[in-house]
Amino acid sequence: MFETFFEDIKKYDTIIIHRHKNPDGDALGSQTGLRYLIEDNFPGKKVFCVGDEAGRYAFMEGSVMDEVEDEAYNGALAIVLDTSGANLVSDQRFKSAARTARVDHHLFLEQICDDEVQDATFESCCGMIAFFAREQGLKLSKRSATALYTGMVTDSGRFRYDSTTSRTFELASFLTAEKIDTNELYRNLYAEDFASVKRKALFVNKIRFSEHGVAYIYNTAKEVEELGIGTFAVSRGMVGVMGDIKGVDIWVNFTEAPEGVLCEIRSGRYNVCPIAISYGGGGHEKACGATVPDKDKAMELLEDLDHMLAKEELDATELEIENGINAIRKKVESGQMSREEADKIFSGLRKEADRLWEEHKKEIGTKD
Ligand SMILES: [Mn+2]
Repeated sequence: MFETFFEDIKKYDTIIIHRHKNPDGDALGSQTGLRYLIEDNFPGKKVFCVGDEAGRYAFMEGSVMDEVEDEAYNGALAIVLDTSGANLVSDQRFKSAARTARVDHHLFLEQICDDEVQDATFESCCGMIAFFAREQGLKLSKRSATALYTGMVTDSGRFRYDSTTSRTFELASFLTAEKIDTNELYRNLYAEDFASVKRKALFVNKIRFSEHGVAYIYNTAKEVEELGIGTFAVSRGMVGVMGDIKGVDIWVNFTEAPEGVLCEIRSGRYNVCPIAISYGGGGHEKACGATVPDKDKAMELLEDLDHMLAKEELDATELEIENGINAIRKKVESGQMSREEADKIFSGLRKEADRLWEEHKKEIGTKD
């Protein structure tokens, strides 16, 4: 997969590594991880990392970027990591390099480099670089392994997202053989400013539930303004406070914005995307969103999600009843129970099923 990429690395003496703007752990981890990998295996080469500031990930070794003159690109190889589109690359000078190469795990949108290594089955770009290192038999060091492991951990949601595969763990195992200080890493990843912890508590206190247990928060325009952190930080940034509540399978964060009410929808179990789509939105199966004109529409969307849970509840009860019936049948067949006794239980169950179904129809109304 990386043959051409590796040939390029061997061929060029100056290598400048780019990644996307507003870097996350994967962007910085793949960038610095690849840098160390090249430096550790090809001591003669000049390797630079460029781009905007590390922000939240400033704790990572090597996260302070290099100042690079325009001339450095003459005859150099520029590598772009973890970036799906050309306009998202931090520092557009990569285009002026003699040769360009990209390694990325997003869905392929457009060719932006001479050589493209694209594979959306990887949870992270760091995973791809780790794969590259293993495939080519490169020497790992503690610093390169730590950088790459950081990106694997963050882009896989701490190994929780569906994108996490056995290959993810194989490569994580390959990296952790370098005695990475994971304690220190996790402390850095989970550490939060006190102000942000307090802010989260505000949102936690606003959580409400629909009849069948959809957790939701509704943020008015006035509340958003008072918080002063911007609509995006409220809407996308705070939906997670409902993410790990026991028994909550669907949760939504509603935020009033100039363009309408932003609905950030999440689920740990169900495909909620069709509901987002029916309100003009979209996204992933378990993480999607829509923007609706007003609060009434937002509450309608909430009701649709609530009906989805009501239906799931009913299905679960139906299954229980079915299992019960099968168990009784077996008892009758083996002579453990008389037919009359079983009939009595059956008619009781039938009545209960009818009652549940009527109740459900009343709740859902004519909607489905
Ligand atoms: Mn990534």
